[in-house]
Amino acid sequence: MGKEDVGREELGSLHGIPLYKCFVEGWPQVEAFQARPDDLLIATYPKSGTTWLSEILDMIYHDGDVEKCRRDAIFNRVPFLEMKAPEMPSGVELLEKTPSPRLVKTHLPVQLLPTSFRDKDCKVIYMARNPKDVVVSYYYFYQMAKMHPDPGTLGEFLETFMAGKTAYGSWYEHVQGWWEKKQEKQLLYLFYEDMKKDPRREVEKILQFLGKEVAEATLAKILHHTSFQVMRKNPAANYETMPTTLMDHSLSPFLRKGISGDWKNHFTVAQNERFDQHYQEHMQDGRFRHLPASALAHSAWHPYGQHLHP
Ligand code: PPS
Repeated sequence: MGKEDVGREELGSLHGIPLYKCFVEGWPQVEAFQARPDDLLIATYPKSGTTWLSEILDMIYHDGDVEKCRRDAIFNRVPFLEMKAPEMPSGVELLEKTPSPRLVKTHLPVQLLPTSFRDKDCKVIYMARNPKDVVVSYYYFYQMAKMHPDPGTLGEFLETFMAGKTAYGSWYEHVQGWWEKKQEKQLLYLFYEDMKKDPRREVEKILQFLGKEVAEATLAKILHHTSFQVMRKNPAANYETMPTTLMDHSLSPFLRKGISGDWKNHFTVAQNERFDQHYQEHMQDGRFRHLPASALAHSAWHPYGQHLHP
């Protein structure tokens, strides 16, 4: 193990989901977490646009006041529910100190969400992203964020991802589990690709979901401040204030490329064919039969199909 690998260890397991061992240790506090009715939950599979959505929501909550949104790093403004790391306050501890209305980040699969979010009927915004771009983004993140095991080559990492063995487990089960939650919860389901294509339209959807209205100038400010180019230079949004022992931006910046379709620069033809086949099998898999036809018909699911077969 090289010096740069200090801190890397294999993932543990939380109710069958692969997860960092320190998060598993902190689970009793997370499970017992007391949500408040005005909490807004931002839920995603990792690398699907969580930070982007978090910055947009903090801007909305502060009526487009850029200075207020620089008050602290994004991981303190929008605490990460299940986060636990040595010598840092846990997500639950941060949340307990956060005044309402709180924004809460989670990557938990829907079946592990603490029950009080359901009991309090909290609103949820979920964002999904093309899994091919998720896996590329995750591959770089595994390298720069040292709590992950060594990802190996991209080819090896693709196999780990397809087998549902990356942190937080199966992407398929995650996106579909949360989709099914739309039936019973106040849940807005968004797609990274839609946000890239038409951020104004997507932010308007968020505003409508929250029952908020903002002036045109405020909306323009929100869109500008949350663009990739502006966010990557913003120390309060780009994670550069995280200790380098946890995230080493010299290996790969947290805000890396911020585009749709970067997988085309990474996958070999054979890897792409293998991934396509696996995707088709899993989307037709019996476990996913409950996915409503409307999900597949949703305009934003098509990009996955299109991007899978460009
Ligand atoms: S995490 O660690 O799971 O919370 O990461 P997450 O924030 O979900 O995902 C990181 C990827 O989102 C990209 N990102 C953005 N794209 C476009 N516009 C904006 N403003 C933006 N902010 C973050 C970020 O660059 C990561 O994707 P990649 O493909 O690696 O660049």
